[in-house]
Order: sequence, then C-alpha cells, then structure tokens
Amino acid sequence: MSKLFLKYCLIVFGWVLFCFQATAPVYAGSLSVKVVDQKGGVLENAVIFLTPRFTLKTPVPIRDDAEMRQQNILFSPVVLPVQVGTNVSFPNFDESRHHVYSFSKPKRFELQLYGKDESNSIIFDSPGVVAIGCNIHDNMLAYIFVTEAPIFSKTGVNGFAEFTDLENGQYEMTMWHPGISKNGAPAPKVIVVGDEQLQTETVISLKRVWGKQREPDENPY
Ligand SMILES: [Cu+2]
Repeated sequence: MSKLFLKYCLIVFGWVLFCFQATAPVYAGSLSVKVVDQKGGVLENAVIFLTPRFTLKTPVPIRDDAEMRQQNILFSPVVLPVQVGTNVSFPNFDESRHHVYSFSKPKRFELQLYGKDESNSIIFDSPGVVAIGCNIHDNMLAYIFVTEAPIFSKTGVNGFAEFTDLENGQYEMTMWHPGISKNGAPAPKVIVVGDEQLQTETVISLKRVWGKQREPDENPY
C-alpha cells in the first residue's frame, strides 16, 4: 500500500468522523433540582418546568402515552405534567366502575361510568391546573398540570427532579406543586446549561391545608 493512499484514507476517515459528529448532536447537560418545603422537608410531586430561551435544535415531541390510571380506587399518578395538546388516557384497572370528572377551567369534562379494562381519553389543549375527581369515590383526587414548557420533570419521594441530555443554553426554570401557597413559588430562575452536571435546591411554600388523595374507604378487593 502506498504512503499516499494511506494518507488519503486517513483524510477521508477524519472527514467522515467530523461530519458524523457535526450531524449527530450529543447533549451532555444535566440538571438535578432538589425541592423542599418551608420546613425543610423533601417535597414529592413538585413539577419543574424548563423553558429554553433559544430555539431547540431538537424539538421535544408531545407525548402520546400519557396515562391517568384508576387502580385500587386511587388515581395514579397523583400529579401528571403534560404539554399542551397531549392526549391523556384514563384506563380503569379496578372491578369497580369510576366516573371521572373535572370542574377546572382549563378542561371541564366528565367521563361517564365505565368499567374494568375500559379506557377513555381526553386532549388537554389549554394550559393550567386540572383537578380530577371521581363521582363514585370521594377519596380519589389527582392533578394534571398542562404546560406550554417543552421540558419538565417531577420530584420523586427523595425530593429530586432530574433532567438529562439538555441542549446547551439558557433556560427559565419555574415550578408548581398541588399544595403551593399563593406566593409560595420561588421566582423564575435562569439556568445556564453547559456540558456539566448542575445542581440546584429550591423551596416551595405549601398551604397549611390542601387537597390530597386519601386511601379508599372500601376495600377494592
Ligand atoms: Cu371512582
């Protein structure tokens, strides 16, 4: 093999590698948000929203698998964040029938009594909080938070919400929780994402009394 040919091969290989890297973006930014209440206790089910202050190279598609289950006479999840335009299904896994409704302004609806293994779905097309109940079971209560933010995550039992594979740039971070008091949300914060792991901690003040889902009065079995 001639030296010239080898050199040619190396140049071509290098060019292919360069093109591949240029066309296949790798987003390495990650963000971890810890949320606590005013007493310092970790807060589950807080939703963190990220609104990019730039145009995303890869737009986040609207989910088509969002689900609000009815199981063991409870809604699951208790808090479901979705993007505006998401079609949420309401499958029933109980023997008991449910009659799911909401009186909340962004989406008033009623799903008439339906039984096991039946499912209904609703498109949530306006932003805001939609509280959901069941006409048959008073204990059932859940919240669908409909947002225009393309990126969001929810805190787990440890109070942490995680974001990975974020594009580099500036984002505005806002948050919500079903028990949030009138002025309890922290001011929107600008987060600058680069190729590193960011961590932040924030406090949400809760109302003393707010609507929570309770365990059912009747045994579901
Ligand atoms: Cu029910």
